Amino acid sequence: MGDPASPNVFRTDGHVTAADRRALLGHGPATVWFTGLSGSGKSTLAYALERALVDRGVAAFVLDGDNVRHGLNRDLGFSPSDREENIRRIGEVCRLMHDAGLVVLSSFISPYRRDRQLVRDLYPPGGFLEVHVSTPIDVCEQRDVKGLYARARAGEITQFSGVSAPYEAPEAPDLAIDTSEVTVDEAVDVLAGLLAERGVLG
Ligand code: ADX
Repeated sequence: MGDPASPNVFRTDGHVTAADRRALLGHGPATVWFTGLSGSGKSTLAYALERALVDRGVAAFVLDGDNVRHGLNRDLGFSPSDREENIRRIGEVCRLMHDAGLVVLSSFISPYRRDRQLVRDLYPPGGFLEVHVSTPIDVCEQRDVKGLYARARAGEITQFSGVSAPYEAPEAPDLAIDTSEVTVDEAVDVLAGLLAERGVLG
């Protein structure tokens, strides 16, 4: 069937099933979607979890805002519509990686509930796990690893999430982690436990 947006483009199916990929890799696919303010610890957790999973033989891969914005999404800024397009593209990439059988760890502020829901809707039930990195803004601002909060407060950066642009926290995340209250190792254990509990890890 053609897609209404691309009437002359047709989908092609291959000869490898999701079960074949699960057997090949020894685990199921999933996307762990970290959302939270800049400096909340999303990427630190995603990369630590990636390390721990790969050490256990799991094909895990991090997609990170700062990196993707240097390549695939280098044409996008931080207006609401650019953030929407950023998350839409990332969602499609994550879904493709999901089809490849991977455990995808995505780390984007993704400030709008609607955009995160649209990504969730791309997945079969249980395939998308939303993790709110709920570190309070005053902690993120104190850390100010990249110096961006200071610049946002000084008006040198506009539309900065939590300062001059909204951040809509998830209402019912699969998990919330406040990195001012737990260590990275503790958080990684909890996250790996969630993946095991949901039947992703064998
Ligand atoms: S998102 O809102 O579209 O999901 P994304 O996670 O890709 O954002 O990028 C956020 C990163 O871009 C931040 O970690 C920060 O380093 C940088 N950045 C630059 N300008 C802004 C801004 N105005 N608001 C938020 N982050 C910004």
